[in-house]
Amino acid sequence: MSFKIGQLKIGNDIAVIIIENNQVYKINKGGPQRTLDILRDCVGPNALSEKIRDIKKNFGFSLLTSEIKDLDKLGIIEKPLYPPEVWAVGVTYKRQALEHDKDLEKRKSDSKGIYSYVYSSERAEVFFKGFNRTCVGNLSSLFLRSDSKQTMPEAEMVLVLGEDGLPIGYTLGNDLTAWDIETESPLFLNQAKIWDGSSSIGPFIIPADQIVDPYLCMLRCVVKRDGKEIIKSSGETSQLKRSIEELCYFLKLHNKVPCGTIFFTGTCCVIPHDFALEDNDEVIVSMSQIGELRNNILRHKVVDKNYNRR
Ligand code: DO4
Ligand code: MG
Repeated sequence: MSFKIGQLKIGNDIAVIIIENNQVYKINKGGPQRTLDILRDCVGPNALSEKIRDIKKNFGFSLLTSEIKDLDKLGIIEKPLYPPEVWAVGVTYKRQALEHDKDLEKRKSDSKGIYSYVYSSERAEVFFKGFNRTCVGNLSSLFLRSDSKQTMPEAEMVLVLGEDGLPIGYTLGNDLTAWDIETESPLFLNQAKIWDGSSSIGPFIIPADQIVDPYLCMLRCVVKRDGKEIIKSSGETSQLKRSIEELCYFLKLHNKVPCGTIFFTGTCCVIPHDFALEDNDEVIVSMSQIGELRNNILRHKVVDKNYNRR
């Protein structure tokens, strides 16, 4: 049995869905109602597949549709998981390190080369990317900051971590980055990476044992403006500099992240560094094993600089 899992909002209820080939099932009454409940206590690459098989045996599944393309007619496709925490690593692909340094050199000569430094250092660059609150799902809007003129998409393979902080599943993600804020000063990284609507995950989670080789995956990133493709980029996880275990080691070092934590692994899809997302663009991140993560882009409203002392 090869399948993916996700969440569907039907009316006011959330249902866990299981996608097998083209068919979509929901878990019968009495079974878990959130993917996070299923992930709890899972350890190891087979754990999620085994848990789903147990749930099928204990509660049974009912067919929702035999055409996955009709799924959005039955409800709203939610995030495949409401993540307690979202973390990320960066500069895990040489192309991205070189492209970032080239652009930084153009913008500011005094901090040149920091990305190549991180790429070859022993310590991985781990950064916080927010919570459930700041992360959206498939077909929801991602937001640009009102104080950024250049925000770029980052298409990434994303790990879903089990109880021991190692992957039990994979999904796709878009690590939106306010590149102008990041390059102004690396100390602004939090503001360049975290705000409401700064990341997306989905559309589904695939159990870890169903990805034959996570270092042999092809990711694609397309940006459409007025319906036309204006950016098309792709990259392979074979170019990932570090092992997944190494990335998880640096995340977990004196930092016990909860089960269900989402972990972005860095982008392998380089985007021209003079590109900026605009309102109403659409970004599509895809990988054949998982599907397509589609998000339209909106911009947060300007907030008055009303910070006089009270
Ligand atoms: O410091 C920059 C983070 C880089 C990043 O997010 C990536 O390489 O994907
Ligand atoms: Mg990234």
